[in-house]
Amino acid sequence: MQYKFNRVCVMGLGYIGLPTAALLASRGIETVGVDINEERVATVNAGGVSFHEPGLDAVVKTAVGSGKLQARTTPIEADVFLIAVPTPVRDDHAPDMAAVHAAAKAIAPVLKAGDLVVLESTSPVGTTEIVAGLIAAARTDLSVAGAAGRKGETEIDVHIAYCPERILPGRALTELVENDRIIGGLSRECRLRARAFYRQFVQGDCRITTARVAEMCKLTENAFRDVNIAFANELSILADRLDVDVWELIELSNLHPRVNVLQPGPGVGGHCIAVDPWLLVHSAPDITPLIQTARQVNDSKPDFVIEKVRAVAERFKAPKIACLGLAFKPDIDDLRESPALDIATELASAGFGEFIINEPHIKALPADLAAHAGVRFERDAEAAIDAADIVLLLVDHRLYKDIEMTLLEQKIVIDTRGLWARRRA
Ligand code: SAJ
Repeated sequence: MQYKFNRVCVMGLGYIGLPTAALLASRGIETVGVDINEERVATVNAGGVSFHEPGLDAVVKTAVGSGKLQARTTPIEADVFLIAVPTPVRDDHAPDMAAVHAAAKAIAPVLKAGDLVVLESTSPVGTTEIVAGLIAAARTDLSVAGAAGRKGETEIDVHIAYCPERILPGRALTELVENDRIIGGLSRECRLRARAFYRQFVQGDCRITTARVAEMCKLTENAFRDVNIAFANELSILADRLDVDVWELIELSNLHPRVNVLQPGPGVGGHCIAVDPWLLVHSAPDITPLIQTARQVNDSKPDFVIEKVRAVAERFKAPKIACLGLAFKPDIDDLRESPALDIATELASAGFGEFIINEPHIKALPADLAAHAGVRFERDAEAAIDAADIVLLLVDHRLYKDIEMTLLEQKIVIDTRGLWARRRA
């Protein structure tokens, strides 16, 4: 069957929603981006972007200029509704699904027979069914897939699917097109419609399955990575105690054809890998000890780094410490959920020395960090190193690889990413 998708409403104009909306519009599809944040809506309508993602500003500018992309604070009638709103976890690690529920309720009044609703937000298993239930409760005049009782496929008015985003921040526009997609529908017709929609702009494989498999698939991918990084982080602590170079250890272990140990670091950051495993745990805390332990191992790694710095700093009367990098991973400007930022803030608040902080991707230090006595922002990484007794490398930004090694010769170096250790080897 030939499906037609003339207008798409993207709920949420964040790191996933905005690149997706801009891409759809650039393919000539009339796209309406919806966000509750009025400032963000105004920025997009002015052709701008409020966060850094390579290439995105140009695509948004062209899409808005062509009239194919507009932003609003409320949804309007469309043929497809994509929900790409945040699903954070609360302090007790329980998922906060308020934004997804609010988006489902917001689109309900404008839905019509034949529409497709796709949830893209990372969600606990079973959420797509909950979304269907919320829409069905709000629109008793429509039969909604997954909530329509005994109705046959042909009698369904609103089709519902789950299709997780899997893009890597920093590569959003490329990965949106090239990555394979997992498309889980609440019925066969939902799957087919959703696949036809994604095939308009995805070059990767579009694999169809049930909504529950698709939901769990997304969580599995990030939990897999978290557990494997936890292994690397635990090895790094063990190797430190046993006086073994962990970078050399991993490099040599990975020569085995069936071994691929990931890289240790100062902790796991970002809003996905450090968060998503909790969505699995929350569904069944009694049978997920490995996933929980991995989270604890990764969450405790910053403390290990802090203790290392303290131990070294004690050798100086008034230590000068250069902190290189604050982002949660290399070559991006995103400081949210960053272990590097946590470590720098904790050390600076202890107030036992001078902190010269370099982060090439930001223009000024976050206010919380800048407020501590003895903290200063240094735009030039080599100048920061030059002024310090101790050099703490927290992020493996590309430009730190090119630092002149002789600059480090008289310094105590704590390289949490193995950037220079690997280079020396
Ligand atoms: N990290 C390590 N050691 C490693 C790899 C990563 O310490 O060997 C750390 C990074 O430094 C960073 C954190 O893990 O602090 C996460 O970084 P990442 O680059 O591995 O992943 P994210 O969070 O940017 O994006 C992930 C991706 N998921 C997977 O690779 C399975 C991406 O494809 C997802 O779309 C994204 O989560 C998401 O939105 O869920």
